[in-house]
Parts: sequence; C-alpha cells; structure tokens
Amino acid sequence: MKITEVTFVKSVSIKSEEVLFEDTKPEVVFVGRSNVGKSSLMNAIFWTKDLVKTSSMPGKTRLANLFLMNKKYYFTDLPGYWFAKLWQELKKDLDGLISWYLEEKKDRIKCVVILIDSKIWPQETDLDMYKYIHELGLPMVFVLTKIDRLWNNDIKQSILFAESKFFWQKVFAVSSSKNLWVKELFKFLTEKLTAK
Ligand SMILES: Nc1nc2c(ncn2[C@@H]2O[C@H](COP(=O)(O)OP(=O)(O)O)[C@@H](O)[C@H]2O)c(=O)[nH]1
Ligand SMILES: [Mg+2]
Repeated sequence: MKITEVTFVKSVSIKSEEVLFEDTKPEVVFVGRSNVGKSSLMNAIFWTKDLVKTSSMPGKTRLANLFLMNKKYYFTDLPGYWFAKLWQELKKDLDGLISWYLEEKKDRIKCVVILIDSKIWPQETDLDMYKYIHELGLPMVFVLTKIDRLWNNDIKQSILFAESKFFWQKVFAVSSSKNLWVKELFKFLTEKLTAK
C-alpha cells in the first residue's frame, strides 16, 4: 500500500469517550515501554521525522495519539508504560488508558504492535503484555527495536528466542534510524488492516 497522506487526528484521554464509538475505521495500535522507540518507528513507517512526537513531549505521553493514514486507517500511539508490574499497572494505572482503549476498541483493532527493545529484554512486562492481549483475543505482532545496535547473528537469535517466548507469534526486528525491516513490518500491518 502506498502512503498518500498521514494526518494527526487527535489525542484521546479517558474522558473523551465519544470518539471511540462513532468511528469504525480499522486500526493498529502501538504499545511498549517508554523509550522503546515507538514514536520513532511510527515516524519511520510514515516517512516523516517528527509527525509522531518523540519522548521529549511529556504532556502527550499519557494520551492515546491517533493518526489517520490515507483517510482510512488509524495508527495509534498508546502511552508508554514504565513499571515492571505491568499487569497491576494495566488494571489500575493512573487513568487506565491502555486497557480502556484496547477494550473499548476491541472489534476495530486489527493488530496490536508490541514493541520490545532488542537490548533490554526479555522482561516480565513483555510476557504480561502478551497474556493481556491474548486474553482480549486481539491479533498481535512483536517488534524488536533498535537492531542497528546488534550484530547480525544476534538479531537472528533474538528473533528465534522471541518467537519461542511468545508462543510463536510473528516477530519482526527493525531499526527506525537505519530503516531496516520497517517496510516489511508496514506491509504486514496493511495486510491485517485490509483483511476481510
Ligand atoms: N539506535 C537507535 N536508537 C533509536 C531507534 N529508534 C529510536 N531510538 C532512540 O530511542 C529513544 C526513544 O525513542 P522514542 O521513539 O521517543 O521512544 P518512545 O518513548 O517509545 O516513543 C530516542 O533517543 C531515539 O532516538 C533505532 O532504531 N535505533
Ligand atoms: Mg513516544
């Protein structure tokens, strides 16, 4: 799919529910620990430098930021999570935004992209995220980020290890700064978005 247009639509907090029920466009959402490279990956996908603001904007970090691609598909940047105890955090975090968002939009979300820093994993939170998304019954894909910092052999090992750890879900390994495997990930996501 060719990207003809990407626009920032809005930031959603738990108090702005109306937006969720009106719009039925297919959507992919991005989740991951803070600093994992979420915004950078979305910018790399969209071929922009700073459409998706990177972590220097603390005000945006507790919001879900929605981007609309080709007027048809949402790509949503969910807030980063910090703590080791993701499970508890999802159940009772400050505003419950992540779990609220995923649960409210369950039937429109075509894929949850779970980002993992290729150098600082595996962590309990990653597996908790798997369990949570699995319980919701949503399709997911794992993305190991910043692989420009790894050796080639380590990349293959990491992918294999991640696949075995996450019950043979699809795993990508990407670098946003070097633009490695970003296109392939995008293709995978558009297939999810357009599937019947
Ligand atoms: N080496 C490298 N650094 C990256 C890559 N992607 C992001 N970063 C860096 O990681 C930090 C966090 O990135 P950001 O996209 O803001 O993470 P977010 O908090 O998950 O949205 C920034 O300093 C980025 O420059 C990558 O592919 N390779
Ligand atoms: Mg970010």
